[in-house]
Amino acid sequence: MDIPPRPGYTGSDMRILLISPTHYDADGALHKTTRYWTSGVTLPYLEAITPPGHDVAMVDELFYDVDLDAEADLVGITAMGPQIKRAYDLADHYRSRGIRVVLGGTWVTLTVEESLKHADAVVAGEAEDVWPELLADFCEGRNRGVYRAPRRDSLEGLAKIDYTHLPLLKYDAFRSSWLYRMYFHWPIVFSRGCPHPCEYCAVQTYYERSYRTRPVDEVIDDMRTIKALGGDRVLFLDDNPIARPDAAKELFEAMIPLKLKWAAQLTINLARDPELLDLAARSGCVSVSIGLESINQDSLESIRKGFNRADRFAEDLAAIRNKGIQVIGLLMVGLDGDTVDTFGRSLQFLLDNKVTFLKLFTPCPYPGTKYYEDMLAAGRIETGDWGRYDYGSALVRPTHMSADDMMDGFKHVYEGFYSVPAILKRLFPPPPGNFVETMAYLVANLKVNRYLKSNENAWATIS
Ligand code: B12
Ligand code: SF4
Repeated sequence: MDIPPRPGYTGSDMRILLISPTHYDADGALHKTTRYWTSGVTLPYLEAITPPGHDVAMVDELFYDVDLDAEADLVGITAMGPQIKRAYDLADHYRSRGIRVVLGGTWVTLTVEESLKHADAVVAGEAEDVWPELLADFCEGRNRGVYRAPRRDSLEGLAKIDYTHLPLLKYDAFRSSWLYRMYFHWPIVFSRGCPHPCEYCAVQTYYERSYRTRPVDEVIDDMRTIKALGGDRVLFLDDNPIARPDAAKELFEAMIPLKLKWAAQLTINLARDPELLDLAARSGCVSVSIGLESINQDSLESIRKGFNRADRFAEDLAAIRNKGIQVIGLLMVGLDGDTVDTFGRSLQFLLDNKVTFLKLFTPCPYPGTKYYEDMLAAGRIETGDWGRYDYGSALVRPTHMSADDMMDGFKHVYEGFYSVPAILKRLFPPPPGNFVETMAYLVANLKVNRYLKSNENAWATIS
């Protein structure tokens, strides 16, 4: 497909606008906030791999308004989950103004044909090897439409991002406020992918169950950059930084002298390797988000997450907590093994095991996943409105309850978990060490308690 260069265009420079859209709230308004505890790195990565000569601007719509009248030669948009609806709307808008649009990211990669209806080109997969080529093509008036990234075997030598350009970092606040410094977690990437087979997971589908880690010295180098900027709290943006325990041990060992505090999303397998768990704690791990998904083994099997052993959760969670590490539990409700009784049992389990913080999810059939194909074939998908593919909408018809039962149970678990007596029961007595973290989580829990009371649609949006 050929595209005309912009009128009067002579050189190889382009004005590139990179956008991370927000999602629409239930009332159709754009979801906005003024503070966030971390920042994405997708746009800074794209900036870092853009060949010199182009002019790059970035905007994250969660905080900032997107300039719909922006003068640009190319707009690049990323999207995750429900943001895709807004991404398509923005893409349609810029194209109607004659500006070329490129879409990329997980959703787009798994729905190339659909996404191409809203864009001049899509980047399917990791951009490193195709973004410069796409830009060169666009400068020359060429366009392949689909730029499918070749498989990258190694993450060695990934581009270094400019950490002062993180779209959601308020750098002035970071320098002036100790509270903000406690709150903001600098993003860091150690690995890409995940080798587990969970059928609902867009990550393992996107990366085809591959898993790669970056060289430890390159990650430590990024951490030193963060430290030089004054940061001492980092968040791994990985899906599972411990999937290869030997590599994770090497990293944690190397992190010990840096004296950072860190958080990550990872699997319960952390608890099953005492050396790994010990190194995690010694290297500054203060909290981990763990996809427990269900206390019901049948439900775990139904989504191929059988490596989670529900009968070992109590022991595993205690092992992590005993190291002073707070656990953020991620749980899906309404899976195929669940009945209405599961809600009450889940809540009790979370309280008994002193889970620090909770994020609930209703089953979400992300297009391109096996779960999506299965639910589609079974005629169980309730809506194709991507804007509702958030944390808590009835998207899949449950087997042993009605969709209303599922949503009632969802609210019941949240309400019970974040009630004041439940918060006190879960957080006290605190785990050994890291008392400051317990206090920070006490505040976070009380905030959710208030948020849930003040906003009847809050259930779907706790992040
Ligand atoms: C960090 C993260 C977050 C953070 C930060 C978000 C942010 N502002 O960036 C937080 C916690 C806020 C978050 C929230 C959510 N997330 Co999230 N998140 C991730 C995670 C773990 C890493 C993303 C990342 O930064 N990777 C590092 C960067 C460099 O890689 P990348 O984004 O993939 O970009 C590369 C390529 O994809 C490509 N690319 C990406 N975009 C574009 C755009 C263009 C134009 C081009 C050319 C290339 C390109 O180039 C990059 C370099 O190779 C991913 C999982 C994953 N591994 O992808 C999930 C993931 C993207 N999130 C997901 C979801 C669903 C959500 C939520 C809805 C909640 C939830 N259920 O988890 C919310 C949505 C937020 C909202 N407001 O709507 C899903 C998306 C599924 C899908 N099919 O879209 C993922 C894949 C997780 C999963 N297990 O399914 N998330
Ligand atoms: S463990 Fe997590 S990241 Fe890995 S495949 Fe399962 S859901 Fe996806």
